[in-house]
Amino acid sequence: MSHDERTQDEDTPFYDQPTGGWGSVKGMLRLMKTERPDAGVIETLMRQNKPGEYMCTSCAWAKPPSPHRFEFCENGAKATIWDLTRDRCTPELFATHTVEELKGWSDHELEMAGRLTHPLRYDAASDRYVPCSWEEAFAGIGAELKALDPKSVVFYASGRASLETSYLWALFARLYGHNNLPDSSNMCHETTSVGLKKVIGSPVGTCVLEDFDHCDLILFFGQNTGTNSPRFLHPLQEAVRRGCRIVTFNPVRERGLIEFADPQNPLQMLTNTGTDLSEIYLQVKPGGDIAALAGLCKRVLELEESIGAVLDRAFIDEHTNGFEEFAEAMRDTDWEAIERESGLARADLEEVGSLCVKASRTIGIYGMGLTQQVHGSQSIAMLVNLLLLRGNIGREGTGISPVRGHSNVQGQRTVGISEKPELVPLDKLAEQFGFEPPRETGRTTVEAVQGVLDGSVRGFVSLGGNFARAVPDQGRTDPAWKKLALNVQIATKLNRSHLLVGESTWLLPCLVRAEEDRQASGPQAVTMEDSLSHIHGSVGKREPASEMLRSELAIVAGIAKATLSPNPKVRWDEWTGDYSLVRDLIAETYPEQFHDFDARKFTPGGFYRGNAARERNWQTESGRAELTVPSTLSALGKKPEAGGFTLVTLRSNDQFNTTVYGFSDRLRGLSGDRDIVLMNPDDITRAGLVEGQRITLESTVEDGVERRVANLTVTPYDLPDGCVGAYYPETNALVPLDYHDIASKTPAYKGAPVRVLP
Ligand SMILES: Nc1nc2c(c(=O)[nH]1)N[C@H]1C(S)=C(S)[C@@H](COP(=O)(O)OP(=O)(O)OC[C@H]3O[C@@H](n4cnc5c(=O)[nH]c(N)nc54)[C@H](O)[C@@H]3O)O[C@H]1N2
Ligand SMILES: Nc1nc2c(c(=O)[nH]1)N[C@H]1C(S)=C(S)[C@@H](COP(=O)(O)OP(=O)(O)OC[C@H]3O[C@@H](n4cnc5c(=O)[nH]c(N)nc54)[C@H](O)[C@@H]3O)O[C@H]1N2
Ligand SMILES: [Mo]
Repeated sequence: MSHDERTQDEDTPFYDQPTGGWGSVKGMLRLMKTERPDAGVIETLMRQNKPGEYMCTSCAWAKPPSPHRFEFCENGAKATIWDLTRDRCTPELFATHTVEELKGWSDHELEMAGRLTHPLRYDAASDRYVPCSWEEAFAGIGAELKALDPKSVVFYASGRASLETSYLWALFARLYGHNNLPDSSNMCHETTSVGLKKVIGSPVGTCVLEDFDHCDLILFFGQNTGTNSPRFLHPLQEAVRRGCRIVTFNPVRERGLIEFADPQNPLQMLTNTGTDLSEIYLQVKPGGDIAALAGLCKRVLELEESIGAVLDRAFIDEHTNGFEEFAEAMRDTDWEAIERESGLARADLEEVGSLCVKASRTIGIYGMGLTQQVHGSQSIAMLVNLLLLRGNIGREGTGISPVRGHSNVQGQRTVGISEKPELVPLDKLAEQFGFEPPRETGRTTVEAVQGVLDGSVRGFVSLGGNFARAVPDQGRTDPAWKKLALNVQIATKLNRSHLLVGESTWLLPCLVRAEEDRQASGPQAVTMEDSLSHIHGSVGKREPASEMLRSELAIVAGIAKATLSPNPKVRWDEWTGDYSLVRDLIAETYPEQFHDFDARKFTPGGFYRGNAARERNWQTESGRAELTVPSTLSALGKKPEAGGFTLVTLRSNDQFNTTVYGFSDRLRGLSGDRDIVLMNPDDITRAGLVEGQRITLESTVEDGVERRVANLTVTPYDLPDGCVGAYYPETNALVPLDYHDIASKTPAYKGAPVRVLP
């Protein structure tokens, strides 16, 4: 594809317009042109995220009970258009291209081939995927799984599949005999599941949508709302209009956190003006959040000493543990260290610390900027510390709110997809289905990759996603996949992971959520959980992309039935015929949260499954919320060497994870090329480089593996000194597999030490 075609109608040098606005409309229209979805896509978009209708597959942001007329955003529309494309990736494509040839295609080109239409079996002799029947696929996969040791098999899930499919997926793994259930969460918010659980007893956030109507301060850490959860801009805009203040900590100046024009507001659209969002924007160094938060806590504690009545003493006494040690540690941390490690000025941190004291209701928001660091769990714990000082958890208008990624990634963990058996009610499952579930801890994503590398993983079954492309040390495992006895990929579109074929390899095409899912009892609804723990039903109405497609649930059930010996309590066919029976099973396993599940599935705004920490019931070891002393002020695992840099890997406004919709990064004013490296102009000069020069980045982690990405164009951008930015997944080869959050093994994709080779 030529550079000109890539930029197309997107003319975006130095974008200084508000987020949303006309640019977002243009972005959608461009994709409409290339994907040419059928006219039904408009109907689908109009139903998007409305009660009882269709829930978008893009992000996990909440769906309000009284939606806007268009309750979708630029990126949600792109996801729907991408799913409902007219293009088809048929057996003919595979008849004319070997797998080796397809490896030469870009990620964008592979997905642009369109929706997969037929179940496919890999034929090693011709190096081609060939069509097969579903019966052949299920029987073939079942035979392989039966022959393998269950402990050597991994079931990976990307966070889109419904609660119904996810529940059966986890049940299948346990009936088969393992807890190797990593999901995309292991690369994403696992730091939250582990880190937040430890300090407040909840693996998920404590806020609900109404809290955004009552807060008067929002602290934003490392979450890029304009690109990754744009519908969240509406409540933020409304909060600002009411007088709520927003302070952002992010190394990159992200347009989406600075100003927003509501595409549904005619005045803002006509005048091309927006609402200012962040009042203060602090460009913290990558990994500098622990220090920045220490500065805020220190300021709050200093004000307590000077003016008094700053801390919520009653709350601290009744609900927390460790206050004295924490306060002393903050007093002992000097400002010089805080400034050095955060890259921020004391005066700025003091100002924000004072805002924290003025505010009576504060919410802390965070995303990948905190979770994807070696000491990410400690950054989260520090944000909790700050909130606890003034009783900002468990009160209306306050709380901690991790913004989750995939549209059901939080829900997948809720209904049992977890490699950590202690998080799953195994005794309950044993009783419900009459079997002895495996009790050993399963593999995380990082451990799954290690297993592929060292040969201890023999079988890999993937419920969506693009595992090989999303993981760290990308490419390093490629040769190892050939040795797998079994590789099964359940997918909607072709991607690179599908080309890493093992001995027995199957590519199984499934319905997307917008398509009608018709089973024995009629059309089915599915459900998912949003970032704020509300559960929503979704109904697809579009004609499936091919007659041969099956639902994810039917595919999981088909494989399970062909693998397991019969059990009268396990009724794959009946469950496939009527998903409400699966909802009943979920309600039986988790009665407190999911009682009357089927009847409540279309509750406007979703039904809330509750959160103990929100009620100030702390399910921690001590039974209280924990104030913890960080062991370090930098969340980085390894500081850059002299003259070196910390690499943060970024998402553009024109991708969904490894799915590259196009080559525009409108909100950053960039377009046409993804092989770029963002550097600040002073760093460019200091390194003796010039804009437009092609350079190589090399990892400075020395463990015997050479990690380099070449041919990146030097591009000036507003970043702190010593920090470079580049796109994910193109630069994943620079992130070492063993470089991850210590507590949760979430890869440190936002803090990789690198050097520049001209
Ligand atoms: N359109 C679209 N929507 C998406 C996705 C997508 O790819 N495209 N992906 C989905 C998924 S799975 C997820 S998990 C979410 C991801 O959504 P986010 O959590 O927003 O993740 P990122 O865009 O990777 O990075 C967030 C921000 O962290 C900042 N950052 C980097 N390092 C640091 C640091 O050390 N400290 C601080 N304070 N900030 C830092 C970066 O500059 C960036 O602005 O979005 C979901 N929604
Ligand atoms: N360097 C770097 N690496 C990262 C990150 C980062 O910020 N930086 N972020 C990490 C994060 S937060 C995440 S969540 C992971 C993402 O990792 P994954 O979830 O594994 O990857 P995706 O790109 O979301 O998966 C895209 C593929 O999913 C399939 N698909 C799409 N829709 C469906 C569906 O409805 N059903 C099925 N069965 N398949 C479907 C399509 O075939 C598509 O090609 O990447 C991680 N990797
Ligand atoms: Mo994610």
